[in-house]
Amino acid sequence: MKILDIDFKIIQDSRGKDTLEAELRADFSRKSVFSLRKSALACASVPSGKSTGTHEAFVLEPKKAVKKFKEIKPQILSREFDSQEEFDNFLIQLDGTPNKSNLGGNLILSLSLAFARLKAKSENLELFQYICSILRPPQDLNIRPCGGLITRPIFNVINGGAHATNKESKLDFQEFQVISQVEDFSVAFSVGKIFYRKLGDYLRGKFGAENVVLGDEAGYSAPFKNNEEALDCLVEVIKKYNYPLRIGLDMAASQFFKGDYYLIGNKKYSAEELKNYYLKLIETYNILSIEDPFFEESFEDFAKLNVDLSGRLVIADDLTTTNPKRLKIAVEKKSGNAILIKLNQIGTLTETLKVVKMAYENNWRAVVSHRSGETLDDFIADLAVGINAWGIKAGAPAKPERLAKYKRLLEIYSKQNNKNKI
Ligand code: 2PG
Ligand code: MG
Repeated sequence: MKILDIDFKIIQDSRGKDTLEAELRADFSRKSVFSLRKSALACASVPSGKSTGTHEAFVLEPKKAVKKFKEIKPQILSREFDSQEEFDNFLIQLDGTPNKSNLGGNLILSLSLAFARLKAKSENLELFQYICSILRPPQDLNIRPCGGLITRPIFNVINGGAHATNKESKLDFQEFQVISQVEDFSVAFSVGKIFYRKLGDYLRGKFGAENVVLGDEAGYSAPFKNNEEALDCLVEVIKKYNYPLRIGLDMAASQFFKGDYYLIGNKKYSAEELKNYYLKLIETYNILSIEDPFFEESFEDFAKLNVDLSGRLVIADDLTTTNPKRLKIAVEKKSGNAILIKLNQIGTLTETLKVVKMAYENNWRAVVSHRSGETLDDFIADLAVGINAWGIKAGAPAKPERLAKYKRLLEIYSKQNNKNKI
């Protein structure tokens, strides 16, 4: 594929911070008797995290990134790229650093994702089909990529930790999620949406409307006095209406790790004490998944929790940062059974899909995730379906940047359902 032009815009993310949007135009002309000149456009923008892992790809300040881009633009335009891998590898090589600190992971990712959209168009494929065609997952796994069960929506309905916006909130854990247990995506989404509204009513009744605001990922932020209080609220509303929902947590524990202990409320915990505390919570609240329960270098402590959890997920996020080298260590040490997949942690679609492949080959699940600072780009919806992820974290069903992802998922699944009916 020949790229004819590339343009960059600086746009604002959901926190009002500058971020990049790339626009690529490509030549789709076919050399045939009727050779029509056809060109197509595709855009992609990049999100940003707040509780970021140390090993994530480097984020270059957007204005500097645009300047840098001008230096490399002629080199991209002077070539043709036959595949995603060729394009992404070319950018990786132009950057020449291990963490993309020269061109910026954000600059590289926006180009990689816009390229994917264009290439999918050129092959007459939906984006998720294109992603699936690259992944070509092994067939004999009990995880069935590209055509298995639906990707479960994971709604982050109470925002704590670094994502809380209510100053009185005492929640150490970052995300209190509900995970749908139904098999039809539109039903799963409706359940999440109704639950979110009921929970809002419940919290406004409990704390007073003026004390309940929305956090970074559109979940509620309120003056909860501790983590258990938030969990109790979730259980209360789930039980009251008998919703088919289970609870998930993202501790983002690096945020409350203080060097040689973990601080929860005013209490200090060793890793062993913290593990026992988690086991109690898992049992009491029948928790289905638990993400980043320990500091981002604690492969062994993750492993100690990841035993006898019968069907529950221990998800690695800051621990693995969508990075093959980190995942390799985590697999060897049995630090989890699922990896969080964030495109901007590694910086290209090709590398992301290699990590997913490695996860599947080792019988790990994959959960695709947004970032706390998001744009309206819905790429992760196609990514989740394309790799047949176990779940997708796209926030609460509110605020345009979160709803954009759910809207695209609804569209994809309704197309698939209609196809199945024919
Ligand atoms: C996480 C993410 C997304 P952030 O920790 O999983 O929910 O948060 O984007 O702030 O790193
Ligand atoms: Mg996380």
